[in-house]
Amino acid sequence: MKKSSKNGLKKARGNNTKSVLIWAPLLVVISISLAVLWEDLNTTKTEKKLPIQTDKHPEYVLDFQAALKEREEQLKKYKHDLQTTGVERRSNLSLQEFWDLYDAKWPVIITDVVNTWPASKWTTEFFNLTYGNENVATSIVEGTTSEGFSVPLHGFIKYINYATPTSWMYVMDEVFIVSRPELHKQILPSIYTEEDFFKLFPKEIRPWDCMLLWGSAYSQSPLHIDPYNWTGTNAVIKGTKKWKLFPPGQDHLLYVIPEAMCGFPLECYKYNSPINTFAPDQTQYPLYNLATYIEVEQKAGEMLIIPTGWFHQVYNTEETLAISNQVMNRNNYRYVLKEILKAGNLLHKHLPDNFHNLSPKHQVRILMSLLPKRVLQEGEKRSQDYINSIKGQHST
Ligand SMILES: O=C(O)CCC(=O)C(=O)O
Repeated sequence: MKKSSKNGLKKARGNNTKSVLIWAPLLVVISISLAVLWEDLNTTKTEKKLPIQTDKHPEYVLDFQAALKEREEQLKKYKHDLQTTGVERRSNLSLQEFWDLYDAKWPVIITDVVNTWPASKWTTEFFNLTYGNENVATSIVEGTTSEGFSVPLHGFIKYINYATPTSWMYVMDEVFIVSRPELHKQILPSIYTEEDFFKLFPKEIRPWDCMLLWGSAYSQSPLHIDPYNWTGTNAVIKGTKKWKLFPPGQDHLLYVIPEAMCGFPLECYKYNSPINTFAPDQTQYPLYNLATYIEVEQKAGEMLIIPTGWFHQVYNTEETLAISNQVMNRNNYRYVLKEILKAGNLLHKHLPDNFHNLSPKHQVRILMSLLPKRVLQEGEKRSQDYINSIKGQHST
């Protein structure tokens, strides 16, 4: 699902004329109630970007079978019985065991990280009192249409209990937390995310960390892989998320939208599927029946780590406040670098001959140093535009 201009995903958009006709009367009622709620909201539409078309093949590179084999080997080292099918809940998990069994291999829920964060005490009342008049980037879904808006937080909070299965809102704001140091410092580092080569990216194109994801009941993301094929983390502070997680290698069953690009200054392919896995259309997507996935419910205080290359979709069964993050480390950096090269940000032939023998950090530094200047300039501009569009100001 996510995101915005710099490094995020976009809400799936769509217009289905038939269903619009069927839902029209209901939408009128919903629109009237929304109009009342929006009366005092100074809404500003955020910019929409069309994906850049390319004729390159959008498949990502990930040898999942090799990763599984390695996991099986590593399992022998550990005494306890581990599930090999569902998502395990783990506490006191050592970094080595995380790397051996889960990272870039299998999802895991960590149960003893989020509760140590001061942010775990955040409440709706706290945000309303402290930041109610400040704007947040929000997706508003009505029927089959989804649009991005910037709205004052108190407006979102006022609406949150009026959501229905076809009319819901989702705050997906990449800068709300990072631009407020007093909030940012309440999210503590963890051993699982400490090694992060994104920190070596120039700040103009570095993905923002700590995205605020605050959804009403019924809100959901599209089925997608994260940008640059990074490893994602999702920490729930309040509420419940239902996840569907798809092991790699099933693109042909998921009807991945071909040749879509993220449209970021540091470009990447966008791997999104049009299927809503929580209500799949079996007629339109018959092969989906053959796909295998893991389903898991994530509660407040839990952090899910989504391995590189896994398609995932979320459904918030109630009002849910969460923070997402991303990691590029020793176990996924090859995939991330490949995605950056594949999207044409720079040519392979410009890399030094010994590139693949260098340490991961060294490879990242070299690749970053070879990026054209315009990528950084565009990154800087895009970040500012995004921040301004949320504030309701537009750059000239
Ligand atoms: O919590 C969500 O809405 C899903 C987030 C997600 O899929 C992501 O950050 O990649």
